[in-house]
Amino acid sequence: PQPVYLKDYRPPAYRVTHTELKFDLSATDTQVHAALHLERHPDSEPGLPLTLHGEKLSLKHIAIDGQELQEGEYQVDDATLTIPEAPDRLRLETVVVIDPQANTALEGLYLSNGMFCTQCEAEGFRRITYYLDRPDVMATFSTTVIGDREQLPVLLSNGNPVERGELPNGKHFVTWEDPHPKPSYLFALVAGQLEKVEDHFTTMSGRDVTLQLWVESENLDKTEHAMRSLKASMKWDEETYGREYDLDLFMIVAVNDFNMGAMENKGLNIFNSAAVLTHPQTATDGAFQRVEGVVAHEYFHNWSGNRVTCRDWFQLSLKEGFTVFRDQSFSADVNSAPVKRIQDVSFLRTAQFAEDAGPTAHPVRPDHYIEISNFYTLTIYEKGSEIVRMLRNLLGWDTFRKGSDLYFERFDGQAVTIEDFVGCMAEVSGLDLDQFMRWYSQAGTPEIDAHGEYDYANGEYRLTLRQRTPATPGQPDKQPLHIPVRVGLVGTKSGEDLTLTLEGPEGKENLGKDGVLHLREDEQTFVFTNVAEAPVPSLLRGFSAPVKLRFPYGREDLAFLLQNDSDGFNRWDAGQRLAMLALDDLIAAHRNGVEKVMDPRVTEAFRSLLNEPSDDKAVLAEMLTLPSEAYIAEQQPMVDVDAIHAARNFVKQWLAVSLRDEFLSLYRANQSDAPYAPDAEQIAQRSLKNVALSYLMSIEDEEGVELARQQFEAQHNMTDVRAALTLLVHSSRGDIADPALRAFGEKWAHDPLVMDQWFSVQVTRPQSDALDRVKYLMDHPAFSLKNPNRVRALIGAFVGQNRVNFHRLDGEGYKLLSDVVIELNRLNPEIAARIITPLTRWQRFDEQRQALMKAELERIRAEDLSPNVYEVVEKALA
Ligand code: HT7
Ligand code: ZN
Repeated sequence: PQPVYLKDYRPPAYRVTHTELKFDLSATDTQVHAALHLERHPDSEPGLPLTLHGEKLSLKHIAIDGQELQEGEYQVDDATLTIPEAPDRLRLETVVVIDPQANTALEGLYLSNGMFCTQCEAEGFRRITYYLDRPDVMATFSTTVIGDREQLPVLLSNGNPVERGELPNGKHFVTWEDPHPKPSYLFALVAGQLEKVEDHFTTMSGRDVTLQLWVESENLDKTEHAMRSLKASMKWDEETYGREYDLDLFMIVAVNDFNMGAMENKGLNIFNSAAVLTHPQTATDGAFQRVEGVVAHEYFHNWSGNRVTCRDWFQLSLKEGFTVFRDQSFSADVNSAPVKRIQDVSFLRTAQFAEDAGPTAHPVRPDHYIEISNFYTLTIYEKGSEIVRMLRNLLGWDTFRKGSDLYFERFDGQAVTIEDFVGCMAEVSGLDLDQFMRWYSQAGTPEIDAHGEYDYANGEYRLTLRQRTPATPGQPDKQPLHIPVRVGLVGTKSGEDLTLTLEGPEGKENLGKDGVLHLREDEQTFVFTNVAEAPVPSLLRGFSAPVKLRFPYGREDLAFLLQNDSDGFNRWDAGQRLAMLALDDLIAAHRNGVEKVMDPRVTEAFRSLLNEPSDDKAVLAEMLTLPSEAYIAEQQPMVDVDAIHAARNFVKQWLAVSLRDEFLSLYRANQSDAPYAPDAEQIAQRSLKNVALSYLMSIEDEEGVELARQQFEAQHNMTDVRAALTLLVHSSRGDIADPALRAFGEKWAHDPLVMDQWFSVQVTRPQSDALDRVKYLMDHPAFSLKNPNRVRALIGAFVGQNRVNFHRLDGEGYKLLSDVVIELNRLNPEIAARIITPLTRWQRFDEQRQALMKAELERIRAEDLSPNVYEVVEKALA
C-alpha cells in the first residue's frame, strides 16, 4: 500500500451538487441505485478524468444522462471507477450490489443483530456506492430505503422523512431528504426492528426539535440518561457557543457491533450500545459519565464537524480536537470540574504520551498516512483538544468565543483547514500564532526542565525553563514551541499565593496571584521581583500545556504543595509526584532485591487527607488513588512490569495497614441506601467508598472481605456490584469470588453490556492463572471475535490492564495477542490495528521481552496483511 501525502492535496475534478440514493435491502444482495448530479469543480486542473472511489462493489449498470455506458467508456479496478471523457455537467447513474452480511469489517453497510446499519467515516461510503468519497465534496442527499415490512419495520436515514408507502412483495419504503450539503462520511442508514423513545427540545429561537432514541425493545428502559444528556448538550451548546440545532428531527440509534464509540452522521447519530445505554443495575458511574460525554461529543459535531467540516483527512483534528475540547468543557460544567480535568490529564499523560513516545507517533496534523482509520488516535483527539484548550487560555474565554463565532460564520457549509480555524483566533485576538502552529506539525511530547532560585537579599525569584521535544520517527529535529506555562509562587511561611511581578523587556508586569508565562525560546529565564518570602513554585497549573515538566522538588516541597496549593489540579499532582518518588525507591529496591521501605511522608500525607475532612469528596477520591501501573511505567526509562506491580502493591498494602481504621471509617461514612442517581454528589460518595474498600481488600482482612461480600450481595447498583466483584475476583478469596462470579454471569447472561464486564473482571485478575482464563473464555459461547465490544472486553482488557500477565516471560501473552491480531486482520482490520498497540511498544522493555515481542510482530508481518495492520507493523519494526 502507498502513502497519501498532505502536500499532494488537490481539489476534486468534479463536485456533486445533489445525490439520489435508492437502497433495496437484502442481507446478501443489497441493490444500491445512485444518481449523482455532477459538475466540473471550478478550481480543478483542466482535463482531469472523472474518478470515483468504490470498493467491494459489484457494478450492474452505469449511465450518463440516461445513456448506458459501453465497455471502453469507463474503467473499473478494485478501488476506482474512471470515466475519462465525462462531460462538464452530468447525471451519473450506477447500480451496484453489495453483501452486508459478509461485511465483518463494519465499514460501509453491514448487519448487526439482524439490523442494517452504516459506518462511513472515514472512507466507508465507497463500500456502498461509487462516489467522490472525500470530505471536501459536499452534496444534498435524497435517500429512499426499501425493505421487508415485517423484518425491517423501521427505515431511517439523514434529514427528514418526506414520503413513505407500501410496495409489492411485502416491502415498504421511506424517502428521506437532507437539505444540508454534507460529505459522504456523514451519510447514514439504519433499518431493523427498533423501538423509539421520543422527547422534544425547544431551541433558543423557539423551534421545536423532535428527539428520538431508537433501540431494540429490551433496551427501552436504558435510554433515560442519554436523552437527558442530549437535551443538556443542546442547551449547553446554545448557551456556551451560541450554536442552535438546524433540523426538525435528531435521532440516535444504538447498535451492538460498532468499531468505535459513536458517529455523528447528520441528524442520525449511530452509537455503539455501550456509549448510549445505561441503567443503574447494568451500568457503572463511569459508564453513565461516558454516555453523557459521548452523546455531547456527537451532538457538538453538528457544528464542529458537520456544518463546518474538514477539507481532507489530514485536518481530522480540526473537528475532533475542537469537539473533544467542547465535550470536556461540557462534562466539567455539569459534573466536578477539577475531577474532570484530573481524569482527562491522567488519561493524556498515560496513553497519549505513550503514543507520542512510540513508533506510531505522529503530529496532530499528520503529513502522510497509509490507512486513515489508523489515525483516529489519542494524539488527534486528546492532544488536539489540549491545543484548543491552550488557545482558549491564551485568548481568554470571551475572545476565544469571538474566534469560534467567526469560524462558524465564515466557514459555514465549507470544508476547511486547521489554518482557517487558528486564523480566526489570530484575527479576533491580534495574537501572532505562527509559532503556535508548530503544535500541529511537530510530533512528540515536549519536555520542560525547570529550576528556580530565590534571592533573599533582593527578594527576587528567578525561574529558568528549558524546552526540548524529543526526536520522533521522521522528525529528528524539533523547533521550540510556544508553550503557555501557568505559574504561581506559594509562600513557604504564609502558605498563600504571592503576587507575581514579572520583570519584562518593557518594565514590570503585574500578573496577579497566578499568571501565564510564554515560553517561546529553547531556554528562558523569568525574573519575579518583590517576592517577600521564599516560595515553592506551582508550575503548569491546571496542566496549562501538554508537556512533561520536571522540577527538582524535594519531598517536603511536594507535601507542602499538597497542603497549600490554591490550584486544585496541582494539589492533586503534588500528591502524585510525591507517591511517584516513593514508588521509584521501591521499584529500585525490588529490582535490587533489598528490603522495601516506605517513605513516611507519603503515609503522613495520606493520613492528613483522611483525617481532615474535605468538602470535595470527588477530588479526595482522586487524591487517594495511587498512580496506575501504566502511568508509573510511563515514568520509567525501562519498564519493569513486575517491579512496578510489586512496588505499587507494597504502597497500597502499607497504607491499608497503617490507616486501616481511617479507611474503614471512610467506607462507612460514605455508605448510602439512597436510590441511585448518577449525580456528582452520589458519584463522589461511591468513588470514595470504593477507593476505601480497595485499600481494605488489598490486605484481605476479614472485615474488608466481608464488606466486599455484603456490597456484592446487596446488589444496590452496578457501580458497587462491579467494584466489589472486581476486588473479590482479584483477591485470593476464590471461596467467595467464584460463586459471586457464577451468580453474576447467570443473572446477566442476556445482557451483552453486562457480560462484557463479566469478561473484563476475570481477565484483569493479577494472579498467574489469568492467561488460562483468557483462553478458556475465548471458547465461551458468548465470545465472538466479530463483536468489537467483546474483543475489547476480553482481549483489550487483558493486554491493556493486566500488565504482569500480558508481559509474562514465557511470551505466551504476546503469542495470544498476535494470534488474535492475525485472525482479526481478516475479519476486522480496523480493530486488529488498534488491539495490536501494546506489542508495538517493545522498545520500552528488557531485552528478553523485546525479542519475544518482535518475534510476534515478525510472525504477523509474514501474513497477508490489510493496509491497517501493515502500516502499524511496519512502523513498529522500522
Ligand atoms: N467521528 C467519529 C469517528 C468514527 C470512526 C472512525 C473510523 C472508523 C470507525 C468510526 N466510527 C466513528 C467518531 C467521533 O469522533 O465522534
Ligand atoms: Zn468526534
